[in-house]
Amino acid sequence: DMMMQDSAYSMETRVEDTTISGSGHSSFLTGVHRDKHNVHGNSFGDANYQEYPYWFDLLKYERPEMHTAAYHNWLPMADAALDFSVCGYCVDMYVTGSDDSIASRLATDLGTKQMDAVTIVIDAPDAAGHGYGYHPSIPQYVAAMNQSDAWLGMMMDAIFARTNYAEEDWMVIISSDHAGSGYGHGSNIPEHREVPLIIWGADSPGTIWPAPDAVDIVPTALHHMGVEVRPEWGLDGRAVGLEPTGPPDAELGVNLVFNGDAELERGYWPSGQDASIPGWTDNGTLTTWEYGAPTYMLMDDPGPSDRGLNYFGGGTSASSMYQDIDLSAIQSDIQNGNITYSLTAFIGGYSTQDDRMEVLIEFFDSSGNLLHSGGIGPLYADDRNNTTGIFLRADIGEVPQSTAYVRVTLNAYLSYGMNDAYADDVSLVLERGTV
Ligand SMILES: [Ca+2]
Ligand SMILES: [Ca+2]
Ligand SMILES: [Ca+2]
Ligand SMILES: [Zn+2]
Repeated sequence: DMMMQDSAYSMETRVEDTTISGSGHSSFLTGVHRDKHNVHGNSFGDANYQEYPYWFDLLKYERPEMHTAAYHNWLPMADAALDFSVCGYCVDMYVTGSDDSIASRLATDLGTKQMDAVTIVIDAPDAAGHGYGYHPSIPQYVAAMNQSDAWLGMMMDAIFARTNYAEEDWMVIISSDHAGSGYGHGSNIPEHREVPLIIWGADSPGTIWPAPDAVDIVPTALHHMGVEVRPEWGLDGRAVGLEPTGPPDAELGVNLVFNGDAELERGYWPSGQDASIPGWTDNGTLTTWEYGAPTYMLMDDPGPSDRGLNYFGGGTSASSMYQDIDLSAIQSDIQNGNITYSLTAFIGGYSTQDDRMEVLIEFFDSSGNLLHSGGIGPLYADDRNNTTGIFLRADIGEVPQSTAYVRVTLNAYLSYGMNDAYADDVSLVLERGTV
């Protein structure tokens, strides 16, 4: 609680869809998703840490004088990523042992050593979750959390007590590789996939919006160390906590859908890998795919001319996602009446398959009562003459005068194999005038 006051944070930080330690640690310590670091579980034989190294390697590339130290309880990932063959001299000190011993050792080292960049990985909450259950009603789980909090307090006290603390500028980033439910984790579900991220010492305290991703941790740390991220490193995240963030105020005449073009983060080559899509409540396999993969959508298939690099695809199963758009900034315009909405999107699918996309719109008052609903699609194979591609569809109507917020939902229905329900350029514009 002491730390939250001075932190940028999100309790809905998105982690890798595998929600397993090898993948998760790799993503938050290298700053790239699993198709790049190539760790899809807890085996490291094919890890691509050569190309996407432990973040110390990037730091040392720019600032070789920096002292780096890693304290790990869970060793498989660290052993592989800190090995000399891939990391060279990237780590000055690599300490292993129990949670208690590495936390104590770090507290001691913070009092006596040059310390520029430090990583510590604690296992207690995960072990308690597996043993007794991941839930705040489980005393052993709560005890493991409190113990971790005590270790953190001990390390923070050691930072505050440093001789040069007044001249130093510490940032402390706290997160997790995955969450859990029951006695485990490993599913692509929000209960496993959404974790806290707390950045103490960030430029701008407060909620981080849209929800950040585990791959944002490395760029955030590097930014704090004064290191500019090089494009050739291929990092997937961005530095967060630098400025106040929140949903933009609604306006008439502009597209109100956030990240409706699937371009905010990079897309994946179609596979089982699932993006957690920023700005949307994405609880399933709907994902961002990159144009150009054979047997999916190509750059020259029918679709928008300003299609960018990515589109939304259904993923591996039937799925949906939505976003709620707050209209309070234009409340008086809406109350005066004569406001028209225009919902548009390119939707479609693959060849003769009936995987199909639907975009729904629902208007609610401030008590959550549904006032009006509309939408476009779903678009069946017949509706697009069995052509692979996406096609512009629109729903235009009147905005009810007591509308407080509007929900836009993408429903991706699966018919065959991978879910080839596609969409791009989802847009909602409110304007003065009648239909
Ligand atoms: Ca796009
Ligand atoms: Ca998803
Ligand atoms: Ca399909
Ligand atoms: Zn675990």
